[in-house]
Amino acid sequence: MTLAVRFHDMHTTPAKTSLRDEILTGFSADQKFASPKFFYDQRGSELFDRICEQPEYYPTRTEERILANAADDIADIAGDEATLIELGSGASRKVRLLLEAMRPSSYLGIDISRDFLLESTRRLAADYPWLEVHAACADFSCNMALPEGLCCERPVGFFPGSSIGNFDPQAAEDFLRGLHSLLPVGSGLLIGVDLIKDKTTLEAAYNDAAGVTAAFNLNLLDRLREELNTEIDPGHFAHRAFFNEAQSRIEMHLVSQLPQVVAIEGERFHFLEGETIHTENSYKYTVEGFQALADRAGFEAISCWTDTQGLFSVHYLGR
Ligand code: AVI
Repeated sequence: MTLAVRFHDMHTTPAKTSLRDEILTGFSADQKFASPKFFYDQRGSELFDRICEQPEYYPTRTEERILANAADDIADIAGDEATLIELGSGASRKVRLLLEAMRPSSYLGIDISRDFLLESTRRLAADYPWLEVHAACADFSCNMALPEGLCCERPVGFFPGSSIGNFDPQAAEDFLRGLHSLLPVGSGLLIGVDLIKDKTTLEAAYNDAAGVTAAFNLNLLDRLREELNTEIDPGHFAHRAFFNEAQSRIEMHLVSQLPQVVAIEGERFHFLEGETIHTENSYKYTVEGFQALADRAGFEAISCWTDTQGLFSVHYLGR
């Protein structure tokens, strides 16, 4: 299918993160850790899509419901002729809930995965022939500029999914400050943020009965076996996810089921039985707590929508 997607080469080649170096550093720490960005190989991305469909994983469907209900209000705030800029656009699924109401003059999808980006923006262009569709392959978490030639009179950033929750609060504030300097005065930022709630609901969301989140977590070890010189055995580890109330975050770990020594790229790592690799944090906020963080980064809280149960929030911030 050849459709008019304007592709922008950002010249900011996504930072090549070395799996090897980062894993060796993380496994050498007192509390062993691995960055959650390493979850997302092909299989990890597929597993994440399946997590979003699990009955216990409320964030995706709740955010979609909020966006669908608030689309007209969001359109009113954004105004006519907006340029919608989706950060980490992936399958560009949630933005579809906004397009008819907002009728932006253009859409820019930014994603690190070039092929995925091209495929999903082409589909978007086919389904919304009136929309000018742009695609930029870039790591938006690094400092980047908006592509030249993009009409950016009324940009509205879109960062759904509570991906902001995977940064620790200081990094989240720094990231928002970076967006604040990227976006011109008068812009908006529409951002999805998961809310603090009872421990049972939170822990169920990261321990689904079908075991998809467990498979997602353990897939990290399969990835290490495929891409590094190691015979680490995923069968010797188990998934654990729990809510750390003091830090207001879900923590995911891989728990060693026995004392073992694992060699990776010639380095040996000792595990006690029960010792863990910390693989992800997913911070949860109150509406006010997130607004305060956004304020420290320079944004003004303009509006916020939640579902009736107060599970999830979508914020419209002004620059
Ligand atoms: C991508 N991110 C917002 C998800 C979350 O809920 O923190 C990743 C995830 N990890 C386990 N389940 C979902």
